[in-house]
Amino acid sequence: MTAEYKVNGAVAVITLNNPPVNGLGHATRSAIVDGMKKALNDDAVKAVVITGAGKAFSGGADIKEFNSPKAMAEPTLHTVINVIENSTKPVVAAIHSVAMGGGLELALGCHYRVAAPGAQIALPEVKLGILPGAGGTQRLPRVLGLEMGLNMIVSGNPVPSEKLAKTALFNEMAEGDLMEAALAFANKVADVRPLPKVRDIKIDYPNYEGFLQFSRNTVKAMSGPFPAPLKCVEAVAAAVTMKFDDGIKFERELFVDLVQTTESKALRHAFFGERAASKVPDVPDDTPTRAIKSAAVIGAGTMGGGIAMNFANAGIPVKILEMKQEALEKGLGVIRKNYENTMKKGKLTPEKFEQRVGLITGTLSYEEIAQADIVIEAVFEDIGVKEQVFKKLDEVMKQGAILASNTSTLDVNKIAAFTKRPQDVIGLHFFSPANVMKLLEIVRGEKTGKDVLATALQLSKKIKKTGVVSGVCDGFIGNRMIEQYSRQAGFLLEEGCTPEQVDKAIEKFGFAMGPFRMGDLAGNDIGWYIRKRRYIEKPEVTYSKTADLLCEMGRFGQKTGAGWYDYKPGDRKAYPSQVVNDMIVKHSADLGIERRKISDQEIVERLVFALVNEGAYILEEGIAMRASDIDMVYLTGYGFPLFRGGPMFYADTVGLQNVVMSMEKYAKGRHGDAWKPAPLLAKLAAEGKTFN
Ligand code: 3H9
Repeated sequence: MTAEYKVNGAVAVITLNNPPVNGLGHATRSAIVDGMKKALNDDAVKAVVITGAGKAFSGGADIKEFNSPKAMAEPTLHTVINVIENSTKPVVAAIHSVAMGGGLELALGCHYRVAAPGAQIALPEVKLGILPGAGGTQRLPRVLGLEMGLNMIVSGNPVPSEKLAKTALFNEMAEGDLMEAALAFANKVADVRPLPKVRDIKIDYPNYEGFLQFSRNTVKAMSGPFPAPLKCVEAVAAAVTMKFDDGIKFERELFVDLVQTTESKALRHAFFGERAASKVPDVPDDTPTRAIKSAAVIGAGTMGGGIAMNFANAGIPVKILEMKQEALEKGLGVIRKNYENTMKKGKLTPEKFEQRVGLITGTLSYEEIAQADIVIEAVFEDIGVKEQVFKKLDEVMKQGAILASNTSTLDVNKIAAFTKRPQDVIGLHFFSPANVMKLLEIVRGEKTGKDVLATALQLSKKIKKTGVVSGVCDGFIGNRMIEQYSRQAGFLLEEGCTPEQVDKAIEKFGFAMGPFRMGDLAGNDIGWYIRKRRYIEKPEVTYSKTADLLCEMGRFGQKTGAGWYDYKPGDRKAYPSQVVNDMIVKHSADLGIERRKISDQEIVERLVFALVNEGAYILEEGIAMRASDIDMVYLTGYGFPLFRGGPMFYADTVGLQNVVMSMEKYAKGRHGDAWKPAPLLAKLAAEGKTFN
């Protein structure tokens, strides 16, 4: 059932019932119209209340239907709202929990609205790359005023209902039981005629042209590659400048255009990708979890400190263990400074500052962390060092504690085998800066307990991360793919590019930072260390030696004041380096390579398709459960442009056949072996299919 119809005295109650959030899919829309017909045909019914069952009034149009004919099938949301607005009997929306998007638009079509406090009210369509397409841009500014209406539509951010209590959006705030209040209200207005309609409200804003122009300028400057925010402004402008019906028509046209854009498809993909990532087929939602009431982190370096902050931010006490008092004090000092900076920016109150700093303590003794529910090791990336730490943890930690490693490349199964409790061991790979970056790669070892995995997924939500599960392999999902990207970046230098040219091309594509600026930020010595291991373990894999030559020059990046670029003291700006460019040109000459001019298109394709091909292997091997998981890793941890939806989604939009064709072209060049399409990619391309 998608909506229930009941009569309560003289009031018909239509209750949307389409879990999880009463999305207004076709069946629900039909059920609302059926309910309205029944109510209008029943002489005993004098008024109607519309509400939602469960945890929402309504979360809006059913986004899953967007690409199907059902989205346009009658009754559309427009039809539903017209039926309600034109009803000869008063219709009251009883709003609680969530009224978003089409859900709020439906409520705006009602003659009256009664709300419970604490409900989240929003027109969040812009976050999906679209705009409210069922009258929201025309009606919300009529009840909230031009400025507030526009702000809510352009930002998409939810506002608690009580903050809107004094606006024309709500006729009444329910103090006690919402349904009781809504029924009483409906009885009270049962005989009121004519019925008030939001469409009839006039927007009174004397200098609206000046305000709209200001909004256009501001929004244009802030919306980057996304077209929706500016279209939102245009639609709201129509609410002031056009007659209501023309405004609705204009809004509809903009909506239809935006739904088709790749940017919107990418945002919808990310919306569902984020939710899908937390689902593991053999770990159902009701899998028992372990309580995490306290945590410990081994290592007070940048990573350890950042990880600890996540726990403190979530209200979980955390102890950091270090070997030496000096290192411990330094680490705790950095954390304090970080919080102080946040407080100075006004993003943390002094009370919260004290509370968070107070939740993080330090120790030099393993015995003092023994009772923690979870311990995360963030020590040097060396299997010998990890062995020592995990053997010690196995010795001291209480039974049932989760033993996690923040390793970014090492074998979690091997690490688990250092203990007598491999079921309690898991990889929790945070990304630097760990208190900021959204991604948490959750590495499931062969023997990781299902309850441990379920707990890690739950924990990722608690600490506001996007948790993505990865199987065990060298580098897991993210770093295994980035290695192929970095290899191509290195080859491009040998063949004719400068670091600046590569960075600029990929940043123009939309990456937050190109590979060389990124290397300078993260520290080029980290990759050097990993490559040295690879030269022994996988001698068959070829790398450009430019990065090694750079490290031999001591140019580890920003931390040494020089890397791929030059830096000035106290300035993070990257300046192209003559010394480095000379080194690169000499290296090409030493290899006998005639340097050539390389187009931005080739740079982008080689970097991105290298990711895609490795992603296809990862998917095929089951290291990632789904293509969208890979996309979430790249969107939340590697600065892949959101408007392109992640590497796998991007490849889908390019067309896998086109991807393979480009790869065949590059296979004829140097290191052509890197361009052999992964079997899954080749198969999907041949079948005309996509990853997602
Ligand atoms: C719109 O309305 C267009 C109109 O203007 C014009 C039309 C012509 N559709 O987030 P959660 C699913 S556009 C389909 O984990 P929470 C979600 O996928 C829409 N499914 O829960 C997940 O499914 P699963 C404008 C939806 O409690 C489950 O619900 N509306 C929709 O943390 C739970 O989601 C929005 O953009 C939907 N509209 O948060 C609202 N919404 O369990 C987007 C949710 O299978 N939604 N699902 O993975 C949200 O912001 C949050 O989901 C909400 C609940 C706050 C509602």
